[in-house]
Amino acid sequence: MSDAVLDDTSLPHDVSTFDKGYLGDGHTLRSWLLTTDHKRIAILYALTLTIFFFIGGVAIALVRIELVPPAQDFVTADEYNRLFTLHGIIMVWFFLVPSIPATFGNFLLPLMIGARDLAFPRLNLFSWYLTVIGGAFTVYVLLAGGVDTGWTFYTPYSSIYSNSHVIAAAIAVFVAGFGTIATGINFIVTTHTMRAPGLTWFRLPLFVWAMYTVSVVIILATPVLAMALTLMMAERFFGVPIFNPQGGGDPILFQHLFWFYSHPAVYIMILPAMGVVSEVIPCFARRRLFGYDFMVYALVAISVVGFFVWGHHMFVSGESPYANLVFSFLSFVVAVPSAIKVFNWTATLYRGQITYEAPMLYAFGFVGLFTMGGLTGLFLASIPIDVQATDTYFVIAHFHYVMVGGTVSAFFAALHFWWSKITGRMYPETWARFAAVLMYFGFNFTFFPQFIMGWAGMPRRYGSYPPEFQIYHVLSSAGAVVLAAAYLMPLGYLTWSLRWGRRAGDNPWGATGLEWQTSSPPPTHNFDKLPTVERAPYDYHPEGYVETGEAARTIEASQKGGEQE
Ligand code: CU1
Repeated sequence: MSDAVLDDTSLPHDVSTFDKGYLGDGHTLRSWLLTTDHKRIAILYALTLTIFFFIGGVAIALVRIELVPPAQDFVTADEYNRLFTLHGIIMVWFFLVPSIPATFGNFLLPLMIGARDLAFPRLNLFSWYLTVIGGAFTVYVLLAGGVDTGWTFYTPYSSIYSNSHVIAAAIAVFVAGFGTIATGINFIVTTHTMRAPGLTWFRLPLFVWAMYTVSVVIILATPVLAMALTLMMAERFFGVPIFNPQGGGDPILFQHLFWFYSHPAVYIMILPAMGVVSEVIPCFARRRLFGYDFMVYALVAISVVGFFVWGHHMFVSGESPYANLVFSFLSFVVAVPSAIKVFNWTATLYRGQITYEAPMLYAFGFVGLFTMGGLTGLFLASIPIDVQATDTYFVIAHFHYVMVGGTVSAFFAALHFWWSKITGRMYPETWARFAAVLMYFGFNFTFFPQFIMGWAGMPRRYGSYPPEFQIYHVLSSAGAVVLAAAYLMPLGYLTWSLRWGRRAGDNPWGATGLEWQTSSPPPTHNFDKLPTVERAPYDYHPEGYVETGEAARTIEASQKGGEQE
């Protein structure tokens, strides 16, 4: 039997002395590398992804240095292509896609549903190894001289003409993709089969819903990416004419396959972020999440409609005007559930007792930046504007607002919100608030000028440019320095807090989720006594609130039940 389904009888009598937490003493490197504990695997993922985040960051730092003067003089054009490609591949597949699910999802999903582990703990460890093997291929590509196709691997350049390390890079993405699929399967089975008694689907925290919907998107979309890359490699390696028009192939076919994955991939990156923000905002506003049911339906709607908009990446690829119209219309439609979410987060704040701790500041940053990203997405969904803005910095700014302003802000919100649960220590609040504000300003400083220069016609992927764009590039590069400082700060103070941070109680925020009902850090088996759930999620109330009616009776009954045991 798998070690996930430990029941209470398999635990020693005095569990409190038996286990000082999953971080406990006497654990060797070997025990970490062979662990099946979802919490430790989450930590392994976090360390791995942090390394890749900084490699991807160094690559783009070199790009931003090159772009300070208009002339191309810091790296060669060829090196420039390899740098932005490396940045894209690493940030998309080795940071953003796994970021929140593989770390916080892994750590929190079992805790939030009152389970002892994921359904398949060994598969979970295997997923991490796949990510590491994929990462190793990426590092090989980096050391061997890089790849220059852009993160999109467009054919026939990738399959015929490029003389860089396309195959190794594609294998890296391919292998890491299977790690993600395995995680998705694990999350789906866990959510279906291992919820605590009383934890019905509509009592699940939004973060669990986000993990569930994102898993469905992952297992439906990622195989299509694997297929597209396999076909591309078949043409490159064996000369099978699939995409090369000279052999009778169709280069646009690759774009269809690629974006059939890569548009939903945007939601693979943003749905988990939405889940995080839905946990943080009610907690720091002391208010029940506004419109819970609509928040759930919106997640489901985004995941479904997200599969039917991929053609908006191909308005200028020679797609038929009718197809363009349909894709344009559906792209407007998919914005509706996102707008519902933004509205409901805002409505949750109404008459709340808002406090501005770091997780809340990051969540606010998310809502503001994601809204900017979403609204400029509507610009790009409209065909005449997209024709003007295709392959310009406008597009770059748009998707960085969604993925960096959105997903990365939410990643930091999660990091601060659950830091005490993961480590048992509190981070230093003043530093964290400063970093959150700095990140917000650094981000806008970096990317807002890119909207302006993109609209004025600055194309993406060029190392040299006409001098009239220099002011925007200098602003953007200066902003990137601020942003980099804001990313490095948490690395410093969080590491500091591991040793010197104040010890946090089990529930420093007074939050309602099940993960706060166990110790910080949680014991290996998560809960000394498996919880049961009797109430709706986000049961937050402002100070001085007195419970009446049925809810009060339920609490009374559950407290009596607790005393008897
Ligand atoms: Cu898209």
